[in-house]
Amino acid sequence: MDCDIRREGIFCRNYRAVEKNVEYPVVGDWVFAERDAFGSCMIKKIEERKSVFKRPDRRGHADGYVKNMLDEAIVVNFDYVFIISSLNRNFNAGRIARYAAITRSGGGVPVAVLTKADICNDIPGRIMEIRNIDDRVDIIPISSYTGEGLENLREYLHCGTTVALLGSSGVGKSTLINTLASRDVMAVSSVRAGDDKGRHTTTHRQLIMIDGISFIDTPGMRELGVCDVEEGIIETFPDIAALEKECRFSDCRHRTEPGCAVLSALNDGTLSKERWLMYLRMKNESRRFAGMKKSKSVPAGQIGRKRDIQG
Ligand SMILES: Nc1nc2c(ncn2[C@@H]2O[C@H](COP(=O)(O)OP(=O)(O)O)[C@@H](O)[C@H]2O)c(=O)[nH]1
Ligand SMILES: [Mg+2]
Ligand SMILES: [Zn+2]
Repeated sequence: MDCDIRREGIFCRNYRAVEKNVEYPVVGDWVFAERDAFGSCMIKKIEERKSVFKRPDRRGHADGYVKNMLDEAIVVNFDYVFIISSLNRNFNAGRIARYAAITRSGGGVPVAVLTKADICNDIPGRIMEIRNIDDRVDIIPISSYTGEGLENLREYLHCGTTVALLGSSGVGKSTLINTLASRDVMAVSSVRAGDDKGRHTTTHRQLIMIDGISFIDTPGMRELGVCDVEEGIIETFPDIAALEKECRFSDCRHRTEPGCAVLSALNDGTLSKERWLMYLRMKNESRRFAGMKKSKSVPAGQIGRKRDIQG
């Protein structure tokens, strides 16, 4: 019997959760597979993951009724997460900051890739919106149509690197992969006229190797809650964590207390309101999740297809 190590390239929807609490592979995993004489493979072991991007798994639960929260790994073993956002009217700086904090928590480097620069006439304004919340994430505006900015992506694209592309449906993830590959490797949809939403052409997660670089293409994610990503939040908002320590009272709620360093930073403009609100929101979600968390992860085989094609 042959035994080899290979990389999980396509998120296979046919994994069956035969055993509960067993870790199933997701795209990007390195696995040990045993091959029999008929060419069938059996995965024996999943290698330890160096990075993971995860989100809360609310399957079967209405928000607020969740007693035991699980998390779900979306992609693993990446160096960079390209947070792909279109420079159209669905642009949302808060969403980018959220993806960035989750990426940092999971051990990767976030890069905000702003697509469709050809249809935006205020790119500096958009960049400022992001900077207002996250002043550390790299921001690269590009257009797959005109080629603008693509050369700035090269510094992340080296042989042996893995890049995961995450973002809503219709923002141009698959188009970017095709552009970088100079050929059509992924199917691309036309966006719906009217609401600019994509049509979920990419329905599964897939790893594509181009010139030694592994790209992980994903379908759109509509909502993105945070799991226990305390570390990523502190990395994203280190100044706020430092301010909180400067408050006169150690249990300061930063509402009306005298000597509150956060309130004074908000008043003199050194801390933006958007940044503070995003910090509070993420921190509350993260704490709430940590309090409800039951087990470390969920078998991938139980993840329904429907969730993967949200946009
Ligand atoms: N104007 C413009 N449209 C783009 C650009 N990149 C992609 N699109 C269009 O956006 C739509 C969705 O692209 P697709 O790659 O399928 O998005 P995905 O769902 O994120 O993979 C398609 O109609 C693309 O032609 C770009 O740089 N500029
Ligand atoms: Mg796609
Ligand atoms: Zn305070």
